[in-house]
Amino acid sequence: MSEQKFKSGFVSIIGRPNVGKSTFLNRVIGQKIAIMSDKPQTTRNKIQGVYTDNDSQVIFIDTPGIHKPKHKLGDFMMKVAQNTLREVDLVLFMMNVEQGFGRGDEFIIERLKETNTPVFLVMNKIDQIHPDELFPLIEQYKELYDFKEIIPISALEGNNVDTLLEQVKRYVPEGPQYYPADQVTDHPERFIISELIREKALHLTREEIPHSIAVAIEAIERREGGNAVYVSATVVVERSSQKGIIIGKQGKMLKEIGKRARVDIENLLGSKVFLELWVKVQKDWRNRSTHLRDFGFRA
Ligand code: GDP
Ligand code: K
Ligand code: MG
Repeated sequence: MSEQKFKSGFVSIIGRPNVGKSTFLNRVIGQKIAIMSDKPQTTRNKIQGVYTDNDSQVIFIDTPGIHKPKHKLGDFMMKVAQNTLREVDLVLFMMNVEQGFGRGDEFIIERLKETNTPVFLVMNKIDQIHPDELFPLIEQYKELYDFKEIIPISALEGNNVDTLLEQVKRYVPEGPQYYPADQVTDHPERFIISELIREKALHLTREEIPHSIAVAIEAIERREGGNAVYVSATVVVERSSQKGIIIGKQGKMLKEIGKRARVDIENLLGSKVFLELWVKVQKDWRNRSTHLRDFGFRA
């Protein structure tokens, strides 16, 4: 009997905002680790999800959106994304079949051509179109790049995700099990908690808020004697008008953000949570590197 060697590797997920990268990652990992929303640039940092089975381990990296940078945070995100493409064993380039080809895809494909890493085309949201519409799209994308595989899926409903996973495992080299089998992410709880809070703020507010928001965790403490966890966090915005929006009439908005975030944090930690939220104005935080470091952005 020939011995099957353990395989392990790193896979980057890239694509335009909202194509479903985080949804896919969460489905594969089977747990909510990357926040999802219908607003672009929800994911700012690289989030790793670890998939482990009997003979393989795949570490997925949900890469922040590749796009032309407009400010320092944009620069940072681009750098993370480009370095990631070179370091991984495989790239999953995800597109949304509902939208079809766009200029954002063109920009990403130019970046892909600068690396030798194998690339799969993942055509997501097939639950939204008729199968007949898929074929011309496949033909169009084939012309653009020499994809190793082209795989249509629905990250939301789970269609064909197993097939994709099987193909991914074929491209991962022999290697060690980097993480314990029960570990699904290498991000500290602190970061995930701040992301969960930021997600609620994104969901509950409008256009002008999303890009101006950051969440800093001030404290996470297990209170003596009890099995409850106390979390204190500050929502940072750029203008006092935004502070007003986040707080809301008689504090209603902030209360709602806290209520929803607390439910998710309780699920994450598996214990009762007391969440205290503050709001602070910090002008122009996106252009100040020291602040970026404070919020957990690291190159
Ligand atoms: P990301 O910006 O690429 O990480 O995209 P998200 O994972 O945050 O998803 C953006 C939106 O698309 C969310 O509202 C998802 O629920 C939705 N979405 C993701 N995958 C699918 C899918 O397969 N089908 C449909 N119908 N919606 C999806
Ligand atoms: K998104
Ligand atoms: Mg995302």
